[in-house]
Amino acid sequence: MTQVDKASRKPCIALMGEFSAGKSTLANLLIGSDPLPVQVIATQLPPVWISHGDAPAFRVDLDGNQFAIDLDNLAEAPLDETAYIKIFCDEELLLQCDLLDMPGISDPNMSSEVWQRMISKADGVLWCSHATQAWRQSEAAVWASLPPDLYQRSLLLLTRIDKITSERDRQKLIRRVRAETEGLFLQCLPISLLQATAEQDDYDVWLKSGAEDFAKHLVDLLHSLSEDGAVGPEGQSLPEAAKPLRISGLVAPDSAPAPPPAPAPQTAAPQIMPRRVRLSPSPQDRACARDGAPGRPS
Ligand SMILES: Nc1nc2c(ncn2[C@@H]2O[C@H](COP(=O)(O)OP(=O)(O)O)[C@@H](O)[C@H]2O)c(=O)[nH]1
Ligand SMILES: [Mg+2]
Repeated sequence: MTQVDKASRKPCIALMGEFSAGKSTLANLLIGSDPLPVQVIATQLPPVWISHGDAPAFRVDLDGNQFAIDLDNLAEAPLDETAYIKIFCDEELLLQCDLLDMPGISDPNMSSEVWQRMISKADGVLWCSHATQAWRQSEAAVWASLPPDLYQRSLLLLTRIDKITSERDRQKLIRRVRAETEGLFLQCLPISLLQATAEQDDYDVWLKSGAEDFAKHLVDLLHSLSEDGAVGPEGQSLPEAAKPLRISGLVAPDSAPAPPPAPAPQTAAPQIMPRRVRLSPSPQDRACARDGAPGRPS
């Protein structure tokens, strides 16, 4: 798997980790809208495969049969009879890749088969690990059981980093997890999904949330997957299909960092600061409108 034989479709990025690690929050952040319920405690969802488009949602049973499903009531899908739910969103990121929001890896109420049977669809993984209890044995064991060719196609995200308030503790944690996962991921990155989602107006908070750094690495990952043979819409290679790659939900706030306080001579032309920090330079507009106000899931 995860080789060029998947060239007929966009790369599929699976979101994995323990229950409540932030997978659905991350999916919503990436897409830039909220198709996925977060913190569904009483009722668990099977894997949710998110693709670009506006077709109605359906579920696929273990024999490959499709059944219409109400997007507002995804939890009605019977877990033991559903391989996955397929939903469609008309959002920019999904022009570059599909997302696969997986159930928690060690949920006592759900057999691991539910996500194991979907792992072969993944070209790369964004693994979410609670910063406050990062990289538990259960996570390490599951990751070790997955195909090693995923390792260099995957990012480890230390989510809820906002819960660790001391900078010293953060650095200590990051050092420990990076040491324990060396060679197992492309990068290990701290991120506050909550702040990245809610603080869309403050560049400093955005930067501190880890969203900018993550966005850069994700763009790199999508580029490298496309070089490995996955293709974009209508058979174009991904870089051709969408230049530059942009992450719909991961858009830095308008407020650029303040210019250095250098006193300009009176005759100098006024300095023009970029209004917006881009993930990659582009003359195009970035009207990837977030459909809604900040402060989405909490
Ligand atoms: N403080 C904080 N809360 C988060 C963060 N990421 C997710 N959450 C919260 O954690 C809860 C579970 O998130 P969810 O995305 O449903 O987790 P999932 O089970 O992995 O899909 C929700 O209440 C989120 O708002 C984060 O980075 N910081
Ligand atoms: Mg979830």
